[in-house]
Amino acid sequence: MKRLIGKKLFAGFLGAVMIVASAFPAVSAETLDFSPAVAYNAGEAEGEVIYSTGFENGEGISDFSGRGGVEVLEASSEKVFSGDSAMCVSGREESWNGPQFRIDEICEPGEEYLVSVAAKSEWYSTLNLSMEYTDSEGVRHYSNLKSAQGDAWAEFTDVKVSFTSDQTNVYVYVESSDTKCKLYLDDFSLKKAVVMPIEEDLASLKDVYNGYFKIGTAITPSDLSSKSFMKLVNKHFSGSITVGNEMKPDSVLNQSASIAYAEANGGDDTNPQVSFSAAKSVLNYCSENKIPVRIHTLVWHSQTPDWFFKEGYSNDGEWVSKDKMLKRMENYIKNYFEVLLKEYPDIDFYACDVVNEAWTDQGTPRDAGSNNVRNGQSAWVQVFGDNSFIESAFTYARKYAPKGCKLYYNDYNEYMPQKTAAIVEMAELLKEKGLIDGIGMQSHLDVRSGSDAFPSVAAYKKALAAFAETGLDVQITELDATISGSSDANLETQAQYYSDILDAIVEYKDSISAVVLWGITDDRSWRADQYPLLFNADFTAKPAFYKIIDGVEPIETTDSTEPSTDPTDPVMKGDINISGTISLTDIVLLKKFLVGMDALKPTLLEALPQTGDMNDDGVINVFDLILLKREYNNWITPPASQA
Ligand code: 9MR
Repeated sequence: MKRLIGKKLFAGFLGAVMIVASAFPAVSAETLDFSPAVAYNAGEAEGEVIYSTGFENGEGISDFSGRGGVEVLEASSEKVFSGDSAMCVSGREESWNGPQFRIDEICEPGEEYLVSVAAKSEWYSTLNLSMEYTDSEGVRHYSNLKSAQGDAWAEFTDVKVSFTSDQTNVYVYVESSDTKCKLYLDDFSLKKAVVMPIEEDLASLKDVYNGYFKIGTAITPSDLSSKSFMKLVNKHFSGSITVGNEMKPDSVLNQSASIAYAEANGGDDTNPQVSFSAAKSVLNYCSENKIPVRIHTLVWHSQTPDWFFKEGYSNDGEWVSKDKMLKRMENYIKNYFEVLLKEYPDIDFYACDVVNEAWTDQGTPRDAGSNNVRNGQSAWVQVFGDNSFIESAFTYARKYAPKGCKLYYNDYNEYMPQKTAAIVEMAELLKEKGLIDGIGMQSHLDVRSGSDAFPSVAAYKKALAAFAETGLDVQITELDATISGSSDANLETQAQYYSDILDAIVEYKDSISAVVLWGITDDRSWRADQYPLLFNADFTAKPAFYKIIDGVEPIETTDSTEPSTDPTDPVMKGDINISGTISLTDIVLLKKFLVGMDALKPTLLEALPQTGDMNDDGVINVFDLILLKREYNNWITPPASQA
């Protein structure tokens, strides 16, 4: 029998035993101490096994529970992966019924773990290894980690799991698409992932392109737990962060709070309520590390729940009228920015994808209907009858977004000629009305063999030229480029393609303010099996990385925290660090100055009579601080007259 650990491991201290005991009330510490097949560890050292069982003689079964409360979990020799017995789960009544194992009481938040298990059901059913957690607002979230189909034992090996400190009741579990069939589990283990080194001596991508455009990436909460991954974020991509999924409508819109609001307000179902609890850990990271954030995305046909468009916010209600949807849209966008700025006042939300993917590749609006019923349909088109919702979305975004937040239309296949034309036409109309600041080119590219890449570099450049021509800003918002296998030849072709695309982007650098990669390491990409990114799963750089940093001419930049040396340049009152905006940093700096701390560089000190004397009375004191705070509030919230 394959056995991960034949005896129980305790890494030393009583605390660990108590944690284990409280996580598994059905098993006393004493029982555990003499269990021959269940292995626990305090999880101190990286790579060490924290828990393992082969279910021999039923050991470990009481550490699992049934998700539906109806399942029977017992030892069985009927079907085994190794040894003499496995855990058999019978009595399932729903597809989601199955065995679950709680991890947050034996694992640490912010760390990465690897779960392995062998699982089996029937040939006609799909097995899912999944994870559940409850967020800080009590909402339960589920995500599939790995799936397998077929009659053979599915071996889920070293599947990454992690959770953040605001997540509780974290379980890994196995479920099966068939409602009734039995499930078998064998050789379950949980170990701490080894922290791999990153290549510290590489040039930093964001530094190489400093002065050209910001370099950023998209991350999700689970990325935060990989120390190596986050080192790469910090070194190469900290010019801009997009939250990969958790700021999309389906994560932000809160159905129960929206219904509760309607019930408490005489049935007013035009004020959808929002919450950023799913994005919290990533936003806290951006706040602590002062990384500018791209908001992705307000209005989209995908990852948006149907209830948002339905009478009474009910999942299967009638579609609401256009008038009602306009009210919902305005309040949703208003609430989105209000709550976000209140909770994260010191994050620089510098860009926002107001509308995402509204045009088809043929340059027409999408079909009316629910994307959750048929992929590609738009509930916005269903309710509005056409794409007129785009202008409304930009109107409200302009009204409620903070001043420094630029507004973008974002799309994929943006180089398909009819789509390019439709986007340009729309952008010009919105620009005339002062509603839009830029166009986001997602740029999910496909290298193929190089000569038949989609798009060709020439086609990509044509789209870049058309968008730059509008005079609007352009951002590359989700760059990745797939290959069909990781042979050396493919990696070289990919490197050349990436380099050619970056050359095209550099050619239009005056119109481009940010280049954001849609991830960092291939294994965590949404197209992981096609190796589309710049780093390997082991955090080493791929040929494409080396190729795009090669030969980039450095651009002289001035430090934005330094005052301008040009005496004719006016400085703004309240802008203590002369960065061009008024932010919390200015308040902190002025406060420090007033309490006598040595917080200002000589150049900033010299400018203080212009930047800090808010009431022009010739002295800088607490009254100036009060006025600066007021100015800051005006800066982030438009005055009521504009709202
Ligand atoms: O990266 C996202 C992936 O985790 C989600 O499963 C997917 C679902 O729609 O969305 C991905 O992000 C998309 C982005 O929001 C819009 N452009 C296409 C991206 C890749 O699908």
